[in-house]
Amino acid sequence: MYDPSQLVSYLDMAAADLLGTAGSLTVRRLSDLNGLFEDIDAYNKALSRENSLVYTVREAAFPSDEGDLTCALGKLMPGQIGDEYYFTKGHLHQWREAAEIYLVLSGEGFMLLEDEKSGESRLLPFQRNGLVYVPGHAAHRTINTGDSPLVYLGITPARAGHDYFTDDHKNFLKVVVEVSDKPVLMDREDYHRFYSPLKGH
Ligand code: S6P
Ligand code: ZN
Repeated sequence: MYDPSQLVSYLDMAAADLLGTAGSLTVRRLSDLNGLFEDIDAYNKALSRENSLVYTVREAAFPSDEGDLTCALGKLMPGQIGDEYYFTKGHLHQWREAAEIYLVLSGEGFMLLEDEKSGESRLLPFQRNGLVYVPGHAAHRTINTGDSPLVYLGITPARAGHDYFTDDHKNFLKVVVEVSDKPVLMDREDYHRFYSPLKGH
């Protein structure tokens, strides 16, 4: 049987961190998101000013045998590159069938889903106290459209794993951009071809 200390963790909401059974910490800065934002000029300008923190992910260190669950606490900062809001890299699970449940603890934004087979997208509200279900085979990306950090807990099978996009499928097919002070979901192609040039990008 496990020691109780291996089975309990605490949320430090002030630091958006886990205490107790805390595992690895991933820190992603602007430079780690190279090639993902559509407005390359705005990205380069922002990066030349500061390699800003975009998000952190603290994994819990719970048991990780076959059948176990794991969870991670994400903290995604508010910000924009051009019209696009700050987002996470986004991934499929290595074990494609693995689903994920998210609990949103603070902030506001969206969860962008993209089915790996059909390419269909869904934009789900991601707001405090929201429970969001990410089905298997869906690439998922968290987007912060608010002005405070978006803090959330994601729970998956321990063996889900991460599969980040490779060169032949480099990014999501949709973007979430600010239009007239509001977030709008748009085809990446449409945004690239019709919208950004009009703004002189
Ligand atoms: C893990 C879960 C989240 C993400 C986090 C960062 O399955 O979905 O904890 O890891 O939102 O996103 P990403 O795409 O950089 O791993
Ligand atoms: Zn995931």
